[in-house]
Amino acid sequence: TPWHATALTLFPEMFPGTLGHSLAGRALRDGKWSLDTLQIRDFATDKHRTVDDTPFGGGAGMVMRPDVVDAACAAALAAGPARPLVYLTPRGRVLDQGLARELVAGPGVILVCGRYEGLDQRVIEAREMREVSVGDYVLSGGEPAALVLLDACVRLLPGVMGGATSAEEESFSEAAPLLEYPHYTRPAEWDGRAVPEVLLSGHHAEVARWRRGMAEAATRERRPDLWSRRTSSVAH
Ligand code: 6GU
Repeated sequence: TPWHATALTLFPEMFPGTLGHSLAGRALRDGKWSLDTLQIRDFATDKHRTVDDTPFGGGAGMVMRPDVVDAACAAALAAGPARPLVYLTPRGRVLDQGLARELVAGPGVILVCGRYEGLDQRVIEAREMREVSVGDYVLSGGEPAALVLLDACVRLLPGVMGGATSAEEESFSEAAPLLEYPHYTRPAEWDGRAVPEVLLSGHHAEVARWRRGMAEAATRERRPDLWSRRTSSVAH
């Protein structure tokens, strides 16, 4: 049984979204993973199918009702294997390659996408949701974040990434990753700009050394946080 994702959302038409046009979309059509959606509104119980209400204590926005979200979670869990519930929220742990690897090692995920000001805190706790953010900026809903998480996970599934660039040999597969070196293709000169000589030389060891140096320089200059992790760990 392939890795299975269920998205709980008020906007099921947003799935698979851009994933349908990527490596992940091909893999989905090939049955290497599966995706379904549950419309959270289908679990509302009143005649107006209300999913949200005003926040206790006042303030702006609306909060998603815990009873409605809980019923949607129950339905998702009943329909498939036990899978972690992942709530996409800027309050969560920031997604990294390690978390993607961990999630892809399991049976799949149930992705809870909030709108408005988010979920009532009690259903997050009652369902022991893992709270995950995709970065330090605010999106208007969890759906684009869920698509980002799915892309990061699915490309790590066996047989999804083809060709020479296996998921294992890319930069963020290491504990202390480097940014990638810059890439070039034909033409060898474009708009008065030449491709670095060494790449045309055919000296594979020299190319490897140049790339390593460029990767280190980029990491030092652009991501001092990643660079520190590297220099404070042992031999490379
Ligand atoms: Cl996971 N959700 C929302 N709504 N905004 C975000 C986010 C998630 N991660 C960063 N910004």
